[in-house]
Amino acid sequence: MAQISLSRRLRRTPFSDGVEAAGVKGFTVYNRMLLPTVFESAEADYRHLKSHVQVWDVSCERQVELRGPDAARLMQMLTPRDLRRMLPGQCFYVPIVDETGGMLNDPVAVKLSEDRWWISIADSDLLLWVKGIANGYRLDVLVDEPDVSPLAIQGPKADDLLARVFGDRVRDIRFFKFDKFEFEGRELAIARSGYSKQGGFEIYVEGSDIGMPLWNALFAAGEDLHVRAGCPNLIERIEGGLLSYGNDMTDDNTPHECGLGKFCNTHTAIGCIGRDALLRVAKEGPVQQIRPIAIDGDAVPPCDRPWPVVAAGKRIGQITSAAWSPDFDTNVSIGMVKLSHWEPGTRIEIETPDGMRGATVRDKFWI
Ligand code: THG
Repeated sequence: MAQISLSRRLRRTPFSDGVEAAGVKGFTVYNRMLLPTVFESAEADYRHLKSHVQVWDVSCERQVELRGPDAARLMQMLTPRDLRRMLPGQCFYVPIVDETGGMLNDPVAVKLSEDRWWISIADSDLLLWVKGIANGYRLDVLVDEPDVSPLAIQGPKADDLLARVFGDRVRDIRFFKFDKFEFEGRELAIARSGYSKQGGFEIYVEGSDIGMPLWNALFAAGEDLHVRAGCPNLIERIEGGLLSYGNDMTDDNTPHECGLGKFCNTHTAIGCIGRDALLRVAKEGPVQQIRPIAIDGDAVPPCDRPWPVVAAGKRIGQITSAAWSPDFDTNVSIGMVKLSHWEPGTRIEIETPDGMRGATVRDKFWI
């Protein structure tokens, strides 16, 4: 395979030196920033994530900061999730939609205070959309990308590792809440969240200069916990049904098609820019939806383009993420399937680069 050429446009992170020293073997590009994809192998990284604790450089989950009297109003304009009862110290997974109800991003919103929010974005240029809205509506709010880089601590021993560095109080953080902790004289927000189902935290590292000192402190504290550098794991995230924006959905999809209807309160989300469009499409209900799909046979190749899903010779959907799962002894995958074929148990066929495979629509993801 050819190499990616590095340059200033492809941003390094505060932890890149540590990632390289840990022997990273592959990167992808996410929000124009480096995101590690493999350290040992997808399978070895997966096994280690489920057994021990990993430190993930997810700096590429950039923050869009909203600051000022209109911050909360602007935040509600972006999402059909009702934010009125959200308190400072909470994180919400929020679909972001455009004026047609199409998904622009699926970030985690972090409410620091009434007039200060972070939007922890997936891979799309949300900053430009948000700046456009703020200026177009003449809102009293500053919108920018601060020097904040998330560092995720994931795996069953995440509590033990973080307690050693930040104290036992980290154990009291509830799911999708955050609290402030001190490191080298700086206050950092630490949330119980992360892009895996193995449990853990995300440290919002404010100030690139403390990136490597924090990285080194975590590795020094966790030697006997077998702490390793890791990264979002394709196999584990498919097993867990964690969606990847740009892969599993795009701006052509509504939140309902993505199975994110449970994070929408479109009737009460007054001010949401896509509200009218979503109310229209929600009346009919979606005609296609994301489903977990088990694909027969041995390990499928990497899914780097949508694989057509067919039944009785007709295209009825596409697979957008797929991997062999050692724990479930099948190929796990995420696909978008038409209403006529989305019932659990439905047998379908997948056009993979290796040829046709049988597959079964499931009712739930694996974990
Ligand atoms: N953490 C932070 N920022 C992020 C991600 C993250 N930005 C990019 C990307 N990931 C955004 N996408 C997701 C997708 C899923 C989840 C979070 C962000 C997630 N979902 C849980 C689930 O579906 O089980 C819980 C959702 C809930 O119950 O609220 O965690 O990972 N900072």
